[in-house]
Amino acid sequence: TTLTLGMAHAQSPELSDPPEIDGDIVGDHGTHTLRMGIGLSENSPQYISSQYFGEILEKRTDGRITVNVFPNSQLGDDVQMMEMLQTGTLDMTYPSSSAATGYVEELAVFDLPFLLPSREAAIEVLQSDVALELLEGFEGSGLKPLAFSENGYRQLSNSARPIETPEDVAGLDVRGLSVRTMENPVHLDIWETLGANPTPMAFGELFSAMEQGVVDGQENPWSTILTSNFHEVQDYGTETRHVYTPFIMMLSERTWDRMAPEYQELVMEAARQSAEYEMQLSAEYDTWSREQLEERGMQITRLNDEQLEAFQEAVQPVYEKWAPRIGEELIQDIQAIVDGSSE
Ligand code: TK8
Repeated sequence: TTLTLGMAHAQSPELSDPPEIDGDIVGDHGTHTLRMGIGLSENSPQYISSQYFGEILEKRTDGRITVNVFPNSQLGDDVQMMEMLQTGTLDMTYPSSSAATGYVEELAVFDLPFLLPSREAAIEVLQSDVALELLEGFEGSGLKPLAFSENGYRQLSNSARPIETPEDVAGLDVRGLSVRTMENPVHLDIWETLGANPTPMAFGELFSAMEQGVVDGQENPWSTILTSNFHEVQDYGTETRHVYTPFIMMLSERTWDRMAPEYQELVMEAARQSAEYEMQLSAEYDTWSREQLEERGMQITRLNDEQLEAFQEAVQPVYEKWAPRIGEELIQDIQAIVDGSSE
């Protein structure tokens, strides 16, 4: 793809600056160099906000706490990096909630298709007591969750054909679309129910799998598709918004236990501030990224109400199967927040 020089570097929209870092310098309780591994690239809201997290800690401890962020899944994928936190070989990571259902099965509630109808409703849910209780599920796992933030609304991309209906996914006269999914049973179920051939795979292996045609497609927010350069190997996009995935910023319990209470308090506060900033950046990136992808040649289908309803109807069986396992009450609690936020 021949990109004009300007566009090649236009990897981010006009972004809001982070809030001023104010507050007193915290007392001297020794030094910590926190190593943090994340999956996305240097252009992503996840990386930019993680750098801001480090700046807050460095400033508020007069340089005694610093954070080194390693992007692009270079230290491993979400599941591997959480295991590294448990053994203490890594201090922090920032997985999708979908990757953590092995630790807290109820997190799979966020993988239920079309659960969260808007970003406003999603943020209400993520900042609710219901979400806090889900994070308590990590107790005893060696993982200390700090904050939820936004991976975002997932969109389908593929290199085989334009997708406008569930039938296009199933490929009635050709084979079903082969789609990479996260290593999460509900996502596998969604794409099986749509008639696709889903393949669970670590995010770090995805680009080369698409480049080699091992899979036709994948599903992620527009900003991830753009900042991971998936448009170089994907010709078609469909604005399905089928799942809203949160990120969970987390710290190794071993690192947490080595910190003085005043540092622990500061880390929680800095995580909350950087998660809020990440959600703002993610919102600013979303539409802009879709437009950039179209400018770079991706043919993007925007679903009309009727086409969207066809997808929502087609994946209804996923609720029937998973609601009892995830917990009907938890789903109702979240839907009550969603309904309340739309008032
Ligand atoms: C990045 C992953 C990624 C997720 C996926 O660490 O695996 O597709 O959406 O963003 O968490």
